[in-house]
Amino acid sequence: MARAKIALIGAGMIGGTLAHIAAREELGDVILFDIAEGVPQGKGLDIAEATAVFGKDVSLKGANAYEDIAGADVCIVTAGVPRKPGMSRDDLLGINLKVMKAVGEGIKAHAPDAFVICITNPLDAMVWALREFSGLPHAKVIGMAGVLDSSRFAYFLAEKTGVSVQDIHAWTLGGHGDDMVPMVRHSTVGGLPLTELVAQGWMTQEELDGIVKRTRGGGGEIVALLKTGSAYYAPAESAIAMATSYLKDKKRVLPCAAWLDGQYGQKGFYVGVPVVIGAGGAERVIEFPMTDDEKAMFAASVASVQGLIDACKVIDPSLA
Ligand code: A3D
Repeated sequence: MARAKIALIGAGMIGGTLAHIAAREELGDVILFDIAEGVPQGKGLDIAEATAVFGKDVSLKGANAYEDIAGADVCIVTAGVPRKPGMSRDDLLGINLKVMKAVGEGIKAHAPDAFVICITNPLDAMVWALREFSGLPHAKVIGMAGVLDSSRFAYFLAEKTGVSVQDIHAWTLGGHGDDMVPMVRHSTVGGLPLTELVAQGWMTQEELDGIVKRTRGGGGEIVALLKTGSAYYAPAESAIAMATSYLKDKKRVLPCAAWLDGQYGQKGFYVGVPVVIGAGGAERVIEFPMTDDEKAMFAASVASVQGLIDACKVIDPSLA
């Protein structure tokens, strides 16, 4: 069977990291696409020259023309600009919306059968716009944010409890903004819900509230430290988990920005929810029962996402 073809649209910090992980995991042949000339070619060659060291048979090539993504099985989109200290993700909307138009049209023309994972911020609005511009089925276009936010949540919980990250299942739903919804009742450490951990004295309610707050601000914490851009190792790992579930039909349940068609009482846009990812793409949205408080937090997060989509429609009336 031919190797899978993975097109990375955007060969910056996340794109380069994605290429490295995809090669080391031998997930498939990699095309690094970017508007910057030389950068995707240089990163591709650099990683290709390492394949003999880590012993994986994949090819890596750089490209500046969309023709080179033809026939891609997976496209992972990071094209655009990241935030700098003092910026919110929403500040990126105007510039990255134009990038999504070019990328969506490129995918539509050259890789219409691909499973597309969007990472570009502001995520929930950009994945919506990318789907609109590409015209691909909703199940084949998805956004990466929840895997990252939940991984941050799990890491902070592991640090606090001293339990292996492998035995922690953390869930963060809603939009990828500071009003995201870490699901305290549904997240578990060794099978125990976080509410039960507090009752058993593993941590105080204040400590748990602090972890939730740090999770919500996790992206900003890295931006403030790096000063020149945003996180890239954990975002790349998160998208690779999603691509792997698709390519290997693993049917993992991962929190992703998925198209809602009535689930959670919402319709017609993308927001973070647990999704079964398999060969069919986003195969099924899993609905967590929510308390009134959780519903209110989810609704506030959804309202932020809808505000961004409305802003996209004003900037580009073809989306209205
Ligand atoms: P960066 O290292 O700047 O890479 C972006 C790349 O996109 C650069 O190499 C640009 O040349 C390229 N580019 C710009 N315009 C185009 C275009 N029209 N076509 C093709 N390529 C283009 O950024 P990064 O890799 O650190 O981040 C990429 C995006 O991911 C940003 O929007 C970040 O905000 C976002 N991000 C999202 C998350 C989520 O969890 C959703 C996390 C971290 C970063």
